[in-house]
Amino acid sequence: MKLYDWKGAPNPRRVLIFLKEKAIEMPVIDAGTDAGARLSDEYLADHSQRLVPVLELDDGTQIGEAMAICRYLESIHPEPPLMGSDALERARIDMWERRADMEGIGAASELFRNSHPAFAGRGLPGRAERIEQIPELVERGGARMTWFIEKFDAQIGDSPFITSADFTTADITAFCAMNFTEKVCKVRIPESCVNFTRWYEAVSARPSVARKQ
Ligand SMILES: N[C@@H](CCC(=O)N[C@@H](CS)C(=O)NCC(=O)O)C(=O)O
Repeated sequence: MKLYDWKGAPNPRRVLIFLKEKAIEMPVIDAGTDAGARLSDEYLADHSQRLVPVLELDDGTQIGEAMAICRYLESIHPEPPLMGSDALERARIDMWERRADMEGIGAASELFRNSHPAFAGRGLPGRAERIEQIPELVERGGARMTWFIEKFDAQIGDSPFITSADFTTADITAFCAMNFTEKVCKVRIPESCVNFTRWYEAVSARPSVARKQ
């Protein structure tokens, strides 16, 4: 098995953190180019979805989508469980992970892709044709990010993590959304969101997330 990454990108990072939490080792291949913020021609020629992450099995089977990869790895490496241990836990974790993806990663993507000069003409990922940036979406992406933080602040409350006392894939996705927008788009957590801040600091201190952005 091997994993295709793109250094600094938030979606492959969700899988990298998952691998470290599980202590799963495998080759990680950077699908990006040395110069320029784009995936390499070699990678694109062999990966029709034009996205990372992709997990490639030894027989050549390719699994895309960060959470599909995590689901597969959770099945073959169940310990420690990061996606729940019973039906209700699994549903709650999937529910909050999905919200973190749609609302957190979605906001980060809207903000970043419509503002970063290196992504001019590439307003959406996964497409070969030119897609113009829409400047109006930058402000909306920033607002969506704040709504995401406020919603998760309320959900975290006094708990250590998003769904319970255990660290899960919901925490991984929410962390990757926040960390990417903080580092790359200079988004700050509102001062009023004290639960989110406490949670973010605790997750930042985990060995699995320690990596240069
Ligand atoms: N829903 C996908 C999103 C994948 C995605 O958007 N990946 C970005 C990197 S974070 C990408 O491959 N972008 C390619 C590009 O910008 O050309 C997942 O969960 O894996």
